[in-house]
Amino acid sequence: MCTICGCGDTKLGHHHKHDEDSDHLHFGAGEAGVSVPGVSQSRLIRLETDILGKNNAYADQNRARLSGKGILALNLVSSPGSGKTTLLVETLKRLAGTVPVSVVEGDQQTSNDADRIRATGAPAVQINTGKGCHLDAHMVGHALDKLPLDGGGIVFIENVGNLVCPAGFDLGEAARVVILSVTEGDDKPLKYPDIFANADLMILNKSDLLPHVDFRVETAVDNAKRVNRKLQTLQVSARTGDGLDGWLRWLDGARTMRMAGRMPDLAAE
Ligand SMILES: Nc1nc2c(ncn2[C@@H]2O[C@H](COP(=O)(O)OP(=O)(O)OP(=O)(O)O)[C@@H](O)[C@H]2O)c(=O)[nH]1
Ligand SMILES: [Mg+2]
Repeated sequence: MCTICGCGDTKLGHHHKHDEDSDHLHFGAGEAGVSVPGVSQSRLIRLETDILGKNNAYADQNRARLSGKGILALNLVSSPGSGKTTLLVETLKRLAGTVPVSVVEGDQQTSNDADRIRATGAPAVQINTGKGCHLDAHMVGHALDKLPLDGGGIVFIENVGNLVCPAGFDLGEAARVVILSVTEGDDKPLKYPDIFANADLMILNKSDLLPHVDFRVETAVDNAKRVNRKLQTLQVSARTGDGLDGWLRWLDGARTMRMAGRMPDLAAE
């Protein structure tokens, strides 16, 4: 038995390195990519397969429902406070009267963000996840039941703010948008690679603050491309409106492709 975590696996480095001389402990080095004291790697893999398998079935239902109507669904992910809701509010103001939209808001607690969205006139459903750190496809399916889903429209799904948990959970979206604000540091794509590896577009937000921080846009983009060479990138300021035209053009292109049924679903990739 492992004397440190108590699990049945005795191999050195079975899920973390027991190297007394090292000052670098890697608890994600095992097959499961994660360590839970007392739980073997094979059991962790079984648990993850079960949970993600169920989630994926719900995601497929959501995707079929949305793509059947030519609706573009976007999963917006980022760390807390990088500007997802602010960007959405500014986007909705600009799309008002031209594109049918619905919004799903995910947060651990409060309906603050859904209230901010509804103030623009757009329909929104708030999902509170409690101790949960991400939305899942089952939750999103229930939210979709409560929203108008007009053909050719856009469903924006704002995930719970964090760069880790939402990465593994397909919600049935057509594309995933990761937002990184310039106050967070240009090394984040390397430190939290999964969320950038699974994204289609990276938006660098709060560009108005660039003169005040040591964030290098080129480095951030290089780092992001190292984990996902297909990642598209845009630079915006949701506050000043700088760069929002590019974002609106991206949305328009993605929506047109969705309506024509040409945008490949994440699940099919
Ligand atoms: N300077 C500046 N501030 C911004 C910008 N976008 C958002 N903010 C501010 O950043 C803070 C957080 O913005 P939110 O839109 O609530 O961020 P969020 O990602 O939705 O946050 P959570 O939902 O809690 O994860 C607010 O004070 C915004 O006014 C921007 O482009 N520039
Ligand atoms: Mg928000």
